[in-house]
Amino acid sequence: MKLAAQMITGWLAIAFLSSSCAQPNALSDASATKETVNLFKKLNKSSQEGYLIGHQDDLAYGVNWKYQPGRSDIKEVTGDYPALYGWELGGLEKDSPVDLDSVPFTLMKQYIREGYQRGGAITISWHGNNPLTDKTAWDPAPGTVASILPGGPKHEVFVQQLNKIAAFLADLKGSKGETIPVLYRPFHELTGNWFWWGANSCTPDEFKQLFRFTVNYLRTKKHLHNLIIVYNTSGDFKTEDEFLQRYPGDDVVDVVSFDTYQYKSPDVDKSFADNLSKNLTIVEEVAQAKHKLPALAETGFSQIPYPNWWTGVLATALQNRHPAYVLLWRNAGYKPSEKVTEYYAPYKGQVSEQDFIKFYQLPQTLFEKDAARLKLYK
Ligand code: BMA
Repeated sequence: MKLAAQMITGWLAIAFLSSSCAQPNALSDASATKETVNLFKKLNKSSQEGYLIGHQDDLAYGVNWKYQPGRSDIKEVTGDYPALYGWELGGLEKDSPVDLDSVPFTLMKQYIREGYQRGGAITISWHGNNPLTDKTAWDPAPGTVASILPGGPKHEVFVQQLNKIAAFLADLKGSKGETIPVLYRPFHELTGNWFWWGANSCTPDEFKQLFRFTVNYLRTKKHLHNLIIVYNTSGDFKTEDEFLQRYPGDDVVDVVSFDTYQYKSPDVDKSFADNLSKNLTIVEEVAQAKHKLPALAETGFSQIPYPNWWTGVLATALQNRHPAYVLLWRNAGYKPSEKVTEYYAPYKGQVSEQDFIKFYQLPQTLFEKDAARLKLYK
């Protein structure tokens, strides 16, 4: 009896030790910098309290203004900056001095430094040109991914593109010379069919190979250890299996996320809120099982024509959910080339301004003052 009891106790102790050695929520990069490890741990913790609110290109421009130091549409409405800044590298691969939304890369680096130094987090996407056809990221030419994998005829072209991305990411430095951590979101909306890395343009296996090659190249060849890697589908999955169909592996992913937008009035179409809640439940289950972080990597309702959208729809759909962050897409304003107006955060005087202030005051929405209080990098 005694021996059996001892054996059971011993076995339980081993089981406990080995499960704690699995290090829940450790980064996939064992050599990640101190600040990067800390950011990941803090996001893990802060996600129990609430979600960081982010905004794409927040410091660069807003509705009716561009490149004015200190400005931010979100700050002008709430008195506080967003907790997370989204930036975009499309254009860098062809040596353009500005990204595809006209933000000069030199200015972008300054904005990234500013946000980081105030305590905010940084996330980066890359709508890179199609390396096979040299057209834009929105050229879903079949065969592109196959052509850039190792051994493929366009592999070198892709590697040259990646070298430019790596140089940019390596050059983001804080005041002590430390590299600024980045939530890097390569090949985003991967289950959609509009980008060259999309679901209709490559097989799941080709996609996984591309993702793995990219992360491992940045890590081992370019020695980048400031990256938290974000796996990001579009919002079109119904099951965990669908969400994970192109998942490249736990060793190259830290955050599991999706993008979803409201298009129709919430009065006539509840599908945005319903799907957001359902899909976040799936993603949170995946995150928990894999010791990753869940996030809503892009969202919004362009022009926010519904005055109570923030508390009435978004915060309601996110109730009892724990994404680490929610990124609102960019306040482009009027786009003459497309003759459309696009913005996802309110500006002063916009119809949802008052509700956004209520949204700001909710305990679960974290803006930059919260991020500074949380000391994301310590
Ligand atoms: C899209 C739009 C485009 C933009 C692109 C990349 O959703 O906002 O105007 O060029 O993202 O940022």
